[in-house]
Amino acid sequence: MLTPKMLQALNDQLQAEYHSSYLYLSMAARCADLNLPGFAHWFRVQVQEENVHALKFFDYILLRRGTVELKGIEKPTGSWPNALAVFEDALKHEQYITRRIHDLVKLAREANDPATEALLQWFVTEQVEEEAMVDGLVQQLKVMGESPSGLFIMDRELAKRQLGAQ
Ligand code: OFO
Repeated sequence: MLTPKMLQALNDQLQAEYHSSYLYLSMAARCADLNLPGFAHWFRVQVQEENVHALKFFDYILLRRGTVELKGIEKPTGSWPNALAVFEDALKHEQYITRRIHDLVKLAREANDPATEALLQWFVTEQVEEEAMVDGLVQQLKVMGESPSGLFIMDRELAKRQLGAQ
């Protein structure tokens, strides 16, 4: 049985994962506006990943006989001048999600809830990968500067992304 505090925190994280999904959908739209269809595709795949994350929390809450509470999702407000700004914000967002996951691990330990801690370990590893992946793209964009040919090549690469692969 989940403690009420743990249940609330897991429901909050379910909401945070859907917020990530919504944020990345807005980033996909912005990349499409910037005429970067490969970048837009990359974010659309990221949207699917976030939906998978959200459903992991959804399923786990139900498995532990907790009550799922679906909360409202905040409107994404970013307005990004270019691809670098989009990815810099995506990186900041992933760092924020990592902090949230680490706080959840702490809570699970305090609640003496090893099952929830085991679920969260998957997310701890996932966050290392998510941050590294987005950071890699930020660094690539910084090295390229405003080079249109560099952006074109990168756009073609990002168009190849598939769910479950970088
Ligand atoms: Fe769910 O990892 Fe990104 O936000």
